[in-house]
Formats: sequence, structure tokens, C-alpha cells
Amino acid sequence: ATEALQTVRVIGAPTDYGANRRGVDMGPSAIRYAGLAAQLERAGVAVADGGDVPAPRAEERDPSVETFAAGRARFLRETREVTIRVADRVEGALATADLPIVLGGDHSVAIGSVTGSARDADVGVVWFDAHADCNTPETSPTGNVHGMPLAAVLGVGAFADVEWATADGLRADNVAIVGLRDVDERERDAIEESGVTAFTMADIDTRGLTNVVDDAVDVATDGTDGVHVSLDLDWLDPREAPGVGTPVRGGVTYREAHSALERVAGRDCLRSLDLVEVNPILDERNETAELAAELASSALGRRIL
Ligand code: 5AB
Ligand code: MN
Ligand code: MN
Ligand code: MN
Repeated sequence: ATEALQTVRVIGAPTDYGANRRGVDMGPSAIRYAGLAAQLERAGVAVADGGDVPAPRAEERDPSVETFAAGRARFLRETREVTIRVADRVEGALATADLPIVLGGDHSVAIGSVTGSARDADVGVVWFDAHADCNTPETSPTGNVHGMPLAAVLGVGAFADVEWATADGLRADNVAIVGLRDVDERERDAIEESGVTAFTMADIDTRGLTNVVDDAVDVATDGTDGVHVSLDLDWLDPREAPGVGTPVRGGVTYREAHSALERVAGRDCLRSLDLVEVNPILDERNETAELAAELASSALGRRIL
């Protein structure tokens, strides 16, 4: 008997509240145009694209509304609206046994995907990123929420009281960040306080990409029902992925990135996925968006032989 195909549910979240407007709100269009559906079909899954969640344009809104007394978090009201919409869509996809892929948008959309994925299950998270995204409104040097989503879902600092942003079924013990090379001074304390496992680029240099990714997946699968993978395209070196919001030199190569997601696929633990921070304005002929689509295909287990 032939098994029913796994369906992937595509959910666009075209936001750019997380940072000074740069163009990452065009990411969902660019990734679709780059052939996401065809790439996923190469991995042997069916694709259902549910379109984008409504997201007001940053220019229509006042960035200072609902900042924390203890610090800053720009566009927090808009982030809340989009978070809840994304979380509902992710939860809905999982409820019908589909695998949700959230297209950002800035990385604050992951607050929605992680909280949605962790509503009715214990999940782990693997966070591929040049940055730790562990700032809180108190520690952030910018007030940009795209630098805070991990702290938010873990309820660190001022996020302890922000119910819509904290993930029910997620423990810091099950979170691994991979590829760090740009961490803010005060963010180090938040990483420490949060209890997540953090792997730097130096760890990848010394131990090799596959060992580090295997360890990260071990962390995220330990006692959980599945893993949410959040892929910030700035994880890759800007030579491979120039079209991102906040590029940092010294990232992983094209082949290392595929290898990482192939290893995730090999563990058969993927529950939900983000492809975020693609900035088509800075991209070269949409190659970063194409890379995002390709990497999704690897994560879904595209066969080579
Ligand atoms: B990204 C910075 N640490 O908090 C901050 O791209 C940058 O989602 C955050 O990883 C980068 O503003 C956020 C300086
Ligand atoms: Mn709940
Ligand atoms: Mn980043
Ligand atoms: Mn990020």
C-alpha cells in the first residue's frame, strides 16, 4: 500500500517590525517566487499554500506603542497581532497532521511559530542563526524584537509577564542555537539566564558541522514530541546569502547549510519550520530566497539517491 503524502502547509508572515524597515516583509513573495513549492515537491511532499497572515505595514503604525516600562520593544502591539495569527495557523496545520512552514518576515514571526507549535505538545527548538536572538526589552541595544524571539518564547526577563509570547510546551533545556558569531554584550547574560545550549562558529570550526548539528538535535529531541527548526538565512555566510536583514561575515557555507538540514531530516523529528530574514532588496537575483527554498527541501528529506 502507498502511504499518504505528508502535506506541508505554507504560512506567509510578511513583517518588518523587528527592525528598522529593510525589506524582509517581501520575503514570503521572494521565497515563493524562487520555487518553494517545486523544491518541496522534490522532497516528496504535497504542498498547500494558505497565503499570508494579515500584517499591517510598519509605516501605518507607531513603533512606540506598548513598549515595556523596563526597556524597549518596538512595534510590540503589531508583533502581538501577527504572533497570534501565525500561532493559530501553525496550530491548525498541526491539528490536521500537516507540517507548517512559516515564511518571514523578520525573526519576530518565530514567536508565533514556536508558541503555536508548542501549544499542544512538548517541543524542542534548533535555532540556526548568526545571532542569539536572546535580547530582552531590558538588554536590547536596538529595541528591535527580531533580536528577542528566543527570550520571548522562553519568558526571560520582561517577557515573563507576556503571556501571548511565551511557549507552553517548551523548556530551555530543549533549545539549541547553532552558528553564533554576533552576540551583544548584555545578551550574554540573557543566554546564561535562559539556560539554552549555544554553539558558536568556533564550535563548528573545531568539531565540524555534523557533530554540532547532531548535538543540537539531541538537545531538541530529548523528551520532546518533535522539533521546531528556525532558520535565519543570516546563519549562512553573506557570500552565499547576501539578501538578509543583518549580514555577518564568517557564516556556514552552502554545503554546510544543506548538510545541517539533511541531518535534521535524517532524524525524522521535524515538526515545524521557519524561513526568515530574507531581504529581497539586498539579494542578488533572488539567490538567497532560492537558497531558503532549497534548504527547506533538504529539511523535508529530499533524496539524492
Ligand atoms: B536576527 C541585535 N542583536 O538585538 C539586536 O537577524 C541584532 O533575527 C539582532 O537574528 C539580529 O538588535 C536579529 C543587534
Ligand atoms: Mn496552552
Ligand atoms: Mn540573525
Ligand atoms: Mn534571527
